[in-house]
Amino acid sequence: MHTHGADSRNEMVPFAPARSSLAASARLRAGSDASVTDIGIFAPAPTADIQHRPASHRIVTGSASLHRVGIQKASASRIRSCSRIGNTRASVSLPPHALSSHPLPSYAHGHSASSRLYALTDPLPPRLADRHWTARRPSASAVLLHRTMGSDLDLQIEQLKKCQPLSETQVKELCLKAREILIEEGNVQHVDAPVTICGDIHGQFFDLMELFKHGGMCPETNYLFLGDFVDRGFYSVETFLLLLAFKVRYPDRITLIRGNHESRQITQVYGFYDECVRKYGSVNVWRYCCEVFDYLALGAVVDGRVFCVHGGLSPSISTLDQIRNIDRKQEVPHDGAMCDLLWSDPDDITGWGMSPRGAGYLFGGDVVQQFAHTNDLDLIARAHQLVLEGYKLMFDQTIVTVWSAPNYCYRCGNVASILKLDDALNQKYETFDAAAQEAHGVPAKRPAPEYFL
Ligand SMILES: [Mn+2]
Repeated sequence: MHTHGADSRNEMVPFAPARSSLAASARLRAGSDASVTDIGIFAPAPTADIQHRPASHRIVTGSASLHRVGIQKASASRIRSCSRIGNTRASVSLPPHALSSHPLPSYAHGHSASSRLYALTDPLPPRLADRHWTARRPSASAVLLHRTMGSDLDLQIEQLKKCQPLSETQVKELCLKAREILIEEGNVQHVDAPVTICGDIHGQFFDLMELFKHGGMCPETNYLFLGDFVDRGFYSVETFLLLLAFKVRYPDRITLIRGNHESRQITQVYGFYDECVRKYGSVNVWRYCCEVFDYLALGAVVDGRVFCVHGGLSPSISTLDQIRNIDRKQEVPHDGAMCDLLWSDPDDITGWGMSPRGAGYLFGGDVVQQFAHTNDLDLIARAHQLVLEGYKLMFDQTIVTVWSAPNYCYRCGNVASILKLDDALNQKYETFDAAAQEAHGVPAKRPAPEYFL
């Protein structure tokens, strides 16, 4: 069976949501072929300093009956509850932890031999108490700004390509201009082939440069990014701002759609917020970026045939027009169609299922087939789940997961991929490894806090 990292099974699990009682669920496949399910939970990253320390629970179930689910003693004290959901699943609730750190992804592996797709269950943090964010239209001054930015932008792009961040004032101007462009885009942006589709990047700036080495630089190559630009990696600021600068400079050459991490709530837990505060000394840059997130498209369609979305489908959505009617200019809601598009995952089930992520749904091949038929689509391209091989086609090649963060979190050891669609929408997948430089910027590891021991 696949395990991540060195023998990690016996380590304690420092899952540690700072301000939340996260419920990490694990799907237990208790069928005849499944006797053991590991739930891996990465260690938290107190600031940008990701501790390269894997940890996992092992949950053992002897048969289809979950009565025999056992949890290793070391972990048991940290499990708040383990409850049964249907015949083949159990939900394991993890208690909140006092330490202030980011929970890294937990991933549940089933035992079906075909399952190479890891459900990275970044749990949805609980609602931040009664806070609402409303999107505002760019002011008249922003429109004026557009005309005065000029060639500064080319200089900024050169600067960002070297992973040098912009000044706070430059970020503010760039974000205002970006909103002005994005507000004109539809929820489902039309994109012409040829185009290269990219999955999650997660702040791995030098790996993004590696991606451009393989795919060509913008604007020579047309790009469509499926979201999750920020969080996890050390360079969310530079990563997002470079992509945004490309968007402003070459709006027809690059399409950015929203991932579940492009959210105020998620970025406060998984790293981007802290990175902004650390690099700029205030929350302003984070705030400007979040205001841009609210304007990102929810999906795209390439030549009317390939639907692109970060997560997947929604039980409340059967047509692309229904997506077009969503009022997207807001923080990602906790449920409903907009949430589902950014959070859902395909799975080997029939119909719809509960998602272990706590947001969105699982959906089966029949759902994909129906959606493709209704909307006259050949393919759904989505991201959102780590695939060790970089990409994975499912359901008779009607849906593909594209993952573009090599050696995810600097420790997963996976390759990344991009999907090149040519004029005739022929698919060519190109895989690539992590950049050597990505490791250079990794801050020195802190000594392991006591709770790891
Ligand atoms: Mn995602």
